[in-house]
Amino acid sequence: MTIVFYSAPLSSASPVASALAELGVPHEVVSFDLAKKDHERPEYRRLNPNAKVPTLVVDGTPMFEALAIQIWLGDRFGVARGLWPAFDDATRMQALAWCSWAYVSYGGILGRLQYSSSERVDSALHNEAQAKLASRQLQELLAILDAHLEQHGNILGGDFSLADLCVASVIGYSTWVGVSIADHTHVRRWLDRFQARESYQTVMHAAQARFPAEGAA
Ligand SMILES: N[C@@H](CCC(=O)N[C@@H](CS)C(=O)NCC(=O)O)C(=O)O
Repeated sequence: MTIVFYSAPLSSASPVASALAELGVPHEVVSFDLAKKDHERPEYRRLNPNAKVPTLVVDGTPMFEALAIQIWLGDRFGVARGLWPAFDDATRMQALAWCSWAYVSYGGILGRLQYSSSERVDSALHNEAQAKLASRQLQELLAILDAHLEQHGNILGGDFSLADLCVASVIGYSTWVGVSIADHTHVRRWLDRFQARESYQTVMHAAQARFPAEGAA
């Protein structure tokens, strides 16, 4: 099997890079500097019409969206390595639920927070009331995650899994853009454990070596 991973440092591709490292799956990396706009070229758009990273090309077949790629990697390689539940394992339902929760529910509100208050967004589009509402809603979701981790330790209970990687990547990114997890002790400890893993450290060190001025996502 030939796998080509189109990536960029400190981006939506980072969780996929961590998952590939965690799984030890051999692959080739094409790393874009997004500022140079190589990802907008027609040959890349043929693989990913959105002209965004990540894209994973498996034996010539392209796949986009970080969440979908992580689930596919879990199904294809994670089950055999004990890092993802098998198709007929009941915890797979929890894995899909929590990964979707992170990317769709939490990620959707995080996007609303960023569009209504981020320095990277035109201030004419800022909306203080919307930002406050989104911040409060994120804290409510973090409290739900905290209670789950207090009871189960990890997302699926038991040992670390790719579901932890998937959810922790989104929560970690949110802390990087300013969301506080100070009130959520179990989230904090669980995120610290994830960010201490070799897979995460390797990806972050590689990114910081390329863009030393940037922080960690
Ligand atoms: N929902 C997509 C988001 C992909 C995305 O927004 N990628 C950004 C990097 S974080 C990108 O490629 N931006 C390039 C651009 O918009 O020109 C996913 O999770 O794969």
